[in-house]
Amino acid sequence: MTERTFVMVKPDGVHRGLVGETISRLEARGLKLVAADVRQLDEETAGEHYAEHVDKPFYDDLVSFITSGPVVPMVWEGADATRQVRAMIGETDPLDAASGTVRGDFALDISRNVIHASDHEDEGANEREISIFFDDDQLTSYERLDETWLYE
Ligand code: 3AN
Repeated sequence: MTERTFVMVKPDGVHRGLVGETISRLEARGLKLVAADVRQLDEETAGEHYAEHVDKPFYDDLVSFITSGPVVPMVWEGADATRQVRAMIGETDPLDAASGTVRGDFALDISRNVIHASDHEDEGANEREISIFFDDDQLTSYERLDETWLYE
């Protein structure tokens, strides 16, 4: 099913110059970039994004880290985009992330794991997260030239 998913390069990924690599991987896979931005998050947006973790011991560090530098929030579209991207970013803890995934290739520490992507096991997380970061009119609609070669 064609769907949109939310992806964000975190401050460590931006500072380490991994934005291009991340976008490249998703583009080459065939996913379509429909929104992207560079911004510094305020505490309110960070709190909304990480609301499910509010009671966790690492919550304060999480918010302070994600607001500490620029992030690159994006929306990607494609068949089963949420699952496809989760498979490409790897497990939350880089120690468990397979080589070939973004976290398995570029991260060592669970709190500096380069990238966020909506979790397909959390129903509706993709739409919910997209709406925190983008308005509907910021989501672009177009066809990739290679779409007939990507889908049967
Ligand atoms: P994911 O980003 O893979 O969906 P979540 O939603 O469980 O993982 O966690 C959100 C973020 O919180 C992670 N990307 C990571 O930066 C941080 N985090 C998760 N678990 C821990 C932990 N045990 N210790 C420190 N940070 C954590």
